[in-house]
Amino acid sequence: MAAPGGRAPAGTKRFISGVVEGFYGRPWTMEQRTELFEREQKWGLNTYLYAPKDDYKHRMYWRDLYTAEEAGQLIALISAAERHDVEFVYAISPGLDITFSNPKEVAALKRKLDQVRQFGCRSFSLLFDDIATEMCAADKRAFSSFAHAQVAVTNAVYQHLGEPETFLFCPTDYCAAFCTPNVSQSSYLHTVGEKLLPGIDVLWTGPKVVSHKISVESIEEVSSVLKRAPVIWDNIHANDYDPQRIFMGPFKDRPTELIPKLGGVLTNPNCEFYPNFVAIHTLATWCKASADGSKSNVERAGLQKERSDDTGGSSYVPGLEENPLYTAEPLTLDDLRLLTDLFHLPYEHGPTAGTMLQELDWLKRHSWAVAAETDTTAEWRCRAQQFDAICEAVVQMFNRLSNAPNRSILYDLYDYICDIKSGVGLAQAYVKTLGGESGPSAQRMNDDPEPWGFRGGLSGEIQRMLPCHGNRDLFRHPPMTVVYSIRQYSTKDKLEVLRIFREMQSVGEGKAPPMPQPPLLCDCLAAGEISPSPQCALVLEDDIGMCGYALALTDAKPAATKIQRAVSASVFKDFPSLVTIQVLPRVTDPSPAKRMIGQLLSSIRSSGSRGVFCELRRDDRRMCDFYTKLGSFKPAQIAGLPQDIIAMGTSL
Ligand code: GDL
Repeated sequence: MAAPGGRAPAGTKRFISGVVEGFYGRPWTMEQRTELFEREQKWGLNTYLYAPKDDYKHRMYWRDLYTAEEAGQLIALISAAERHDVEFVYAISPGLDITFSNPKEVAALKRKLDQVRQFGCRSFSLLFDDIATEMCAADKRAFSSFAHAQVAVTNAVYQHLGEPETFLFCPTDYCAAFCTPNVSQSSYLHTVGEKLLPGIDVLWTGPKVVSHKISVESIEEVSSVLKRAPVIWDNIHANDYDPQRIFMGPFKDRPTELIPKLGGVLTNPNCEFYPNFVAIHTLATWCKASADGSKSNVERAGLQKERSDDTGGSSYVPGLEENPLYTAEPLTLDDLRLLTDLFHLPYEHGPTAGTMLQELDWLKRHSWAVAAETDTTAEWRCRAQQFDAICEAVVQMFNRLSNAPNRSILYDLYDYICDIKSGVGLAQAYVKTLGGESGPSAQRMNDDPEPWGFRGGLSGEIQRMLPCHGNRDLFRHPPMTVVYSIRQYSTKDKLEVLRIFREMQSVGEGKAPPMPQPPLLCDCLAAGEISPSPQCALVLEDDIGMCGYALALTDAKPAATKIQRAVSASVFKDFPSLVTIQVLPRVTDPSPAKRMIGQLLSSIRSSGSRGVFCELRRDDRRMCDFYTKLGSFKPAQIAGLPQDIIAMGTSL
């Protein structure tokens, strides 16, 4: 692979570097694209991939030829790219409705690309991302798989166009997460690797659609399947999936050791054109890393565009006792730092944003200290003051940015900064309320707020109603990376189960029971005094070791007799079986426990049982909650249970 940025020696391809306009939503304007070419040239990037998802003729109406007016615009754009030494790659996405086996469809594709070739374009791309994978009946008859269909059409188009130097193919499985069962065993990718003509490059977004990190090993793996070095389509700065996010942190977590292993990197950045300065500039710096080892200077984003001297002839000068003219305070470098901190990267907030979350969390959890007058009280006040200062800095940044003469950048950022300003304003008011202040800003937290006093919208309300709301607050709870496994219990596990049982008995109780209590059937099972029924006991493991168990007795009656539990015989007709389940607090993900109980209940059902119950101490809220959250258990009326014991059950 040739060095990034430089011209390739004959016979080798140059490293593709630049931008893919490949997001959903409003496409950039021709003027913005032309400005992009200027910047790419200045920063040493060499490619622009035209792929705006919601441009009619790129995807939905891919068969339609361009009108004379559209042609004029594209011709101007292609020649602007050429002037700036940027390779213009025209992409088309026919995958929504193409019938691969119909020659007329292939002809339509060729006709469209021929038209674009007449506009002066020499590089092309076929994209098959984000489409249904089920083929129509005609295609199923003609091709042995979806991959075969795509590859046949792509090869035909590539040859029709005279095998262009740059021709990119985006597979439907364009990241590891989409591959079944995985990258190395994906028959789709293997077909692409074997059948796609070698001159065609393949686009790849990394382990995920929005990849946190891209490792050298992962690229080596996919390259060996694809039989070529992929070109990265990087979604690290893409924000089309969330209207509240925009990313102004650096191109990051892709080691520069990747460069010689890749065909290139194209970033698919924020939908808003102007705030992409950091995304594109830092990619350019990254691409240069191996070429000259230098770091280029960070330039100013142009927010402080010179203010025009032209006051439109109205050079009003206020009189002595009149209002002075409004003068905008200029933005500071700290403002810009704060801005990129607040809107950083999909997997990482900037340092100040992280501090804000941490401090708000601490102030909330320690608000008891305000009234207690302890050592923590002084600390609380001090930290509340610092929190307030950060909030104030956000508000001031907002004010200065609103006055910035470069209105294009401001308008692109406006909704985001407005949103963060009011979010931060609410937090500021909340902390003041916690601190006992009741100033005007604290009044915003009352029971009858104005519409601007809370985050609204139907989507927000729906999200708050769902149980998973907040699960993806990535930054206080890092993304789950733990792998759990569930296996059958064996007698060798008895001691470990006992250890978990004891550990969990000590969690949350803290206080010794006032009197000796009657034993729970469940406890006898977990403590090993009674053995679980064969095939009805599971343990949960993570990379540290055993972290949970689920044990059952298909017939609980003998155990009840053994501990002299007087339960009426009719109960055992409805609920003949008994379960106990427990997981350690380090298992913060609720799904392993749910999976375990699901498996266990189905084993009990296959033993012929009609119902299952578990016993709990009446005051053990934690366990009541736990069983309730598992989903299947409801309080069950079981006559004859001791006073402090309740039961929950489920029919099978
Ligand atoms: C995608 C889409 C892309 C979109 C991005 C982020 C690819 C190949 N396709 O899956 O158009 O902008 O996610 O939402 O990345």
